Amino acid sequence: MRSMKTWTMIAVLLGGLGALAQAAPVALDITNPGFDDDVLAPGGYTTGGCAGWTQFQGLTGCQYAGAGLPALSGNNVAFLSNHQVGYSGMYQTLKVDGSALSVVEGGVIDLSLYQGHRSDYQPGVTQEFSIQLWRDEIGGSGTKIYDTGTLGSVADGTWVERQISYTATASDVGKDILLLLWSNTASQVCLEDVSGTYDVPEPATMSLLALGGLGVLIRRRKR
Ligand SMILES: [Ca+2]
Repeated sequence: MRSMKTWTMIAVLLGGLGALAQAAPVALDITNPGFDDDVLAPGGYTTGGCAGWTQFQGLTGCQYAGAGLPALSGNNVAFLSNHQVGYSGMYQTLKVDGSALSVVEGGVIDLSLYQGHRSDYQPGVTQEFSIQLWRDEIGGSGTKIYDTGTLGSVADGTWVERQISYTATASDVGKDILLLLWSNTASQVCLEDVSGTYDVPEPATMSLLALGGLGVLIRRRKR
């Protein structure tokens, strides 16, 4: 009987180890991920960012999508565009369940979004879009911790998925992490459907504790 009980406990411990090794990523809580929170009429648009997204520089907003680039979700898409200064961006703080994401060293942030190009506005123009992560704040005393660099232009009338993956460092712990969508030209860049996950690394300490418990059980069984 004791042997059966011991083996059952070992199986439970091993199962626990497996669960730790396969800890599921949690979904990032992106505010207004499809840029549809602003209710717009056909042809309508916002300026100065859009709901949940703060304009950093230039001219940004949401627009009611037209036939030149149909929306992937709802009626709206976001745009980055500025004819005056030639760059623009908007951002939000990454969150989980409504609270600012709190990373640990080794935690992995994965993000996906769609970059689009209208066929009915500035067709064929060169886009210089990049995805950036900042720590603390955008600009000012903030630190840029990730930058895709310039991503290529998207063909007229199409969407292309862009993905990034960032592993948090010790310096990121306890700091807000902000996602900045940035255009480095006056050319319009359209954006849709931002999503992401945060994956906590396997808690090595817990695994060692579990292994220690396993060792104790095996020693007991050998007596
Ligand atoms: Ca949308």
